[in-house]
Amino acid sequence: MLMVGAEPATQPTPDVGPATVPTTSDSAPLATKPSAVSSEHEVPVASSLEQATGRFETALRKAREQYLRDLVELKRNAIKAEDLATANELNGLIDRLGGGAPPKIGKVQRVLVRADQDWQRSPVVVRAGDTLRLTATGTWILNDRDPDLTTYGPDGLRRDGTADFHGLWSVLWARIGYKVYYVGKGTLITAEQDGALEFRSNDFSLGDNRGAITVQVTRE
Ligand SMILES: [Ca+2]
Repeated sequence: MLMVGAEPATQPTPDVGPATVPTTSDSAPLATKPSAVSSEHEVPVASSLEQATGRFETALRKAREQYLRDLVELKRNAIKAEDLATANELNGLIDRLGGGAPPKIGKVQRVLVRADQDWQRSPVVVRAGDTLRLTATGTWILNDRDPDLTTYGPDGLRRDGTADFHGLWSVLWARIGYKVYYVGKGTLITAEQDGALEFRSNDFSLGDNRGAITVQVTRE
């Protein structure tokens, strides 16, 4: 008789269902059953330090990735709501998640510059000699009593290319330390000092301003 493939007789396994209260006191002592480990964790306890560490690192990496996705989404919402303070705070957290490594060449950051605020510190911090490419888009309003007349781009021009004296106030400036740079619609700057990159409009009457300009900052 051919015996290939014949299974050894398996023991009929008792059906250990989901923690039922035994109604009868059988001869089998329940407390010593090895299968009654933990019902919350499907994964059995690690059998080596290496395995435990590997699992821990994987869980940590996944949590960090999720946290980063959450932060990026929250930042997107803050930018949409023109909430620069929150957007910058989130930017800082996102940067810190990077492990405090020095900023990489080619790194791109977006900063929202409000029309109604004085110098606004961005999360971009540079060292003297660093080169940044700044590109500004959008329009802001320099007097919300007359938005039609005073909606301007960061270059001091209206969308149609015209301007009156309000154009003087709409120009976008950047600052690092004591040094101020004209930005307009975009420029390439090399930092003369260490410090945070700041922005503001050229307007001195800020209370009646509205809107924000978006600046994309790229490390060259
Ligand atoms: Ca104004």
